[in-house]
Amino acid sequence: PFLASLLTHPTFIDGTCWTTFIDDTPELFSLVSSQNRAQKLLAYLGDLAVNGSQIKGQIGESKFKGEIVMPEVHDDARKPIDVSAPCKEGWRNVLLEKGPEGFAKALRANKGCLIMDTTWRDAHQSLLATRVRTVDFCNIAHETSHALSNAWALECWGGATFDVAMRFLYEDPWDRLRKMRKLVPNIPFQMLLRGANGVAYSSLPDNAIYHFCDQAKKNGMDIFRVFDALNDVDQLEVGVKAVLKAGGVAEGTICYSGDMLNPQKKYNLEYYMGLVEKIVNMGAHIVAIKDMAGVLKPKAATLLVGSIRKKYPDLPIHVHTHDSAGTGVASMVACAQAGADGVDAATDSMSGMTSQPSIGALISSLEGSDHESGLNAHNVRQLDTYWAQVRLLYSPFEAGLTGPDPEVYEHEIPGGQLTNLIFQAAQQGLGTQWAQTKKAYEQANDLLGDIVKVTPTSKVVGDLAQFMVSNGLSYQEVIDKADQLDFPSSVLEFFEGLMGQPYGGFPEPLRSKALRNRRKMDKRPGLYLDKMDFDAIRQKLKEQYGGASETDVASYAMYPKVFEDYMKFTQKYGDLSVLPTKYFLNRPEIGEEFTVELEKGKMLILKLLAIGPLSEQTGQREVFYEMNGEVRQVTVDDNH
Ligand code: 3PY
Ligand code: ZN
Repeated sequence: PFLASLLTHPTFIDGTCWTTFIDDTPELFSLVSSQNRAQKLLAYLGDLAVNGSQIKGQIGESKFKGEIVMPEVHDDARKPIDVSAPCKEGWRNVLLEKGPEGFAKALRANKGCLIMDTTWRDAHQSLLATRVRTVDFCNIAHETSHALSNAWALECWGGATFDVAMRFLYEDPWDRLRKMRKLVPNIPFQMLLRGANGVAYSSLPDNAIYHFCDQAKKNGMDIFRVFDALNDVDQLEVGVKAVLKAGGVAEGTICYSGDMLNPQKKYNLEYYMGLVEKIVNMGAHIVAIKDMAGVLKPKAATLLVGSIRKKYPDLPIHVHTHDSAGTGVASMVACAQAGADGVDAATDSMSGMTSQPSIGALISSLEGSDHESGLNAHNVRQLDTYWAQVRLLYSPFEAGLTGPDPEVYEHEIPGGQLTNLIFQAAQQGLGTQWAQTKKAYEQANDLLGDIVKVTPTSKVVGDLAQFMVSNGLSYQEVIDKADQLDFPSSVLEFFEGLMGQPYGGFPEPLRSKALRNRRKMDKRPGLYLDKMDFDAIRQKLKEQYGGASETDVASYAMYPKVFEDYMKFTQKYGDLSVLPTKYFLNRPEIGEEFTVELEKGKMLILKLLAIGPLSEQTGQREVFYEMNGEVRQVTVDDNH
């Protein structure tokens, strides 16, 4: 069709000069590019038909394959609101008008306790292996902008979402951020930044963190929750300073670990208050308490939040928890009563257990008190009818948790990691080893010196635990044989000091025995690392891909190999973010017709017609699709 259009195009028939032809007739070239895109999409769909989804780690197909029914959002008289445009009211206006300091003051002056909705980040990270795709946020974005217009923020980016977007979903995380921002202009966006690790798993040079925060702010991020996995304030400070420089709202974070009320435990109130003081001195606008494992019991919450509130009457306090033990709502209510300005919750059908507590339960629990959330419970439930369907769509990534796990008070596995470990055990058929792994996790933590456990240090403990289980090693054997054991690389990186310095120091002689001749850093890694050469990265990407945006540069700086694999994938299959999740994860039935909007106004109507027999010689199959009425054929390697 391109050649036909070309040959019959009046300019071409005219014989006008070829070089101006390209500039003067962009419609033909956009036709080429959309045909090229359609061909790439067919390559993916062909592969899907033969080999199943490309999305790694998927077990089976979705439990829900119907059409998603969209909810209505209502006004006070329960009349439907027009959601063709986003809502204009919300806390982001305060931020845009008054800047970060004014925003922090306004949060403090607010009478109730606001709620941050974590559905777009932590909830799916903790329940569905972070696999929810951009399209599924965008589809509910306008409704969300109305129903949650009075929320503290939407947590929607950072943490594992950055890495997973490229690695497993073949999406550009920056593109996600920009799309969401356009659709939700009124609610502040919040992200999770792992201090000097950025959104990676170990420290990067300082200038990479500055560059990343600057890009995140420019592309729509507002509030940055900055933590360090060891509560190493030097590491934390790199992130906080980078956010301040970028003009973002800096939420300096203490990671809560152990049991503050138990005098036998390592981390006590004095320890946490010391951290808060340092965070305040860094210039953070807000302090956050991050209870990543869900071990902050209501009484400890009352004491910790109450103590911070008393010492710092003007400092906004924001609390994050996971509902692993089933105490999330009780703890968040205790925080609100003790003076927290905001707490975290997730949409009901994506809440509970390793996720955040239920937003509906929390709104109701605060109702009628001095700590009301200001959210409309009815509309928040309306949004949940959407998420209930989406959760089923992503059922191939469920870990199969069926109830709370109060054993978390002993093993202290963070919510996201708990589901991950169960999911991995299920994938490898190691279900029976799960109980052993949990015990080994506890022992591994003791071996490492009872460290704060959250990404990336939680991975160190998890890797050591799995290493102990698979090699049948006891606690004592790890100590005795440390100078001969081939420890997982994450454990060695931790011992080297690449994740910062643990409170109370590294365990000796284990560290020295495990490291042997490897280096030991006794200060923050950024002081040892060479600056990242951004000009060289720009040049490399330009040569390799013919151009690179500044956000591509930031992606490469954070994850060079993951970014390059993502680019290779998109060169082969194009931009798959246009494909509805149902057809990204599941092969269509023969004869099933579906539509893909390739770009605005360019619809493809597709139908899988047949999958041909396996060719013995090539190991390939022909797959036949009907595309806008024409039969198209793709040749696919059969990987079975
Ligand atoms: C992350 O770092 O991704 C986390 O969610 C830590 O809780
Ligand atoms: Zn969390």
